[in-house]
Amino acid sequence: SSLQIFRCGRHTGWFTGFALYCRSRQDVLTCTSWGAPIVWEGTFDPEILQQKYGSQNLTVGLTVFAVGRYLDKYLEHFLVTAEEHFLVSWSVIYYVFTDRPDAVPKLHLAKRRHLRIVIVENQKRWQDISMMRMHWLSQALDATICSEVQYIFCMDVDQFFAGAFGPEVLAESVAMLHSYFYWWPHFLYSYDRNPQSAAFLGPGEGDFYYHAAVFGGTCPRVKNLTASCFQGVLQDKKNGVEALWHDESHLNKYFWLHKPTKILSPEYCWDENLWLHWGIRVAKLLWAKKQYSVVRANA
Ligand code: 2GW
Ligand code: MN
Repeated sequence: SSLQIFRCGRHTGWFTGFALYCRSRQDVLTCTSWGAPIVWEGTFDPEILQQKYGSQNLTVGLTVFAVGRYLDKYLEHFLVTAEEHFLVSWSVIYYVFTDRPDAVPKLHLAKRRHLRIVIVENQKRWQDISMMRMHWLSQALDATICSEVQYIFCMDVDQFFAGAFGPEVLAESVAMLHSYFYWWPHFLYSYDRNPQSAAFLGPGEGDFYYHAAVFGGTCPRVKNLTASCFQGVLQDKKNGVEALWHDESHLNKYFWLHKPTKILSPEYCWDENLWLHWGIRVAKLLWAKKQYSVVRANA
């Protein structure tokens, strides 16, 4: 929260907060009811942020999973474009979680940027690869990551950077609005609706529909998030149920109970196939083309 350069109406009602303090974009919601900024292009000044925090000697981690065929399909483009757009000139450590360390592309990284490989086991079901990420992340945060970086971002690999992902994204606990749902009415959000699941959200519960393809924050906060979400996954396994959107459902439940301190607009993970793009000025990260027939075959 120390990295925001505009203020939200933390002590006012949402309407006053919105009207008085969030004038930099009039067309979109730039502040939540609990006072967290929603970062859209135009709500921050990249130069001021860079001047103020670029010199603080922070290191930011970026985790990505490339298990099985996803490695060949997506990893290289993700990393190459991250070098071009993700916190350029900052100290960054990439953590690539994979079952195939030898297949990780050997890239030339800019100075003060490193790549570490974390070996994980492939899973029979793709749903388990996706959900196990919470467990592997939580373990790696304890084992190494928390001693090396102050902030950490966790991302899907089936996407690539297309615009500046700067220090405006940093905060204690960061969630991202899903590009499909940001303009939808609340009752249509695809939360888990099964009361047997730990990820269950009832009518009127939940704030936004968050996308699990990008989340982050400080190490202790992300450690808490990943461990809690994995607890939910385990509880579901024990009860013989699975949440509708796997780890994403648990993430949405977590952020309902533990409010994020900053929210990224769908500009930070945009799907170019969407014909409705209200409020989207610059797409900074784009969904890669899905090739389900190739990558999901006998997954
Ligand atoms: C995933 C689906 C089908 C077959 C394989 C995989 C797969 C995923 C894989 O073979 N290897 C692998 O490393 N993954 C990792 O899991 C990879 O990092 C990928 O980005 C991530 C999530 O899978 P993905 O991107 O195919 O799922 P999406 O784009 O539908 O993701 C949303 O929903 C997921 C849960 O169903 C997750 O919550 C994800 O964070 C969401 O963006
Ligand atoms: Mn994905």
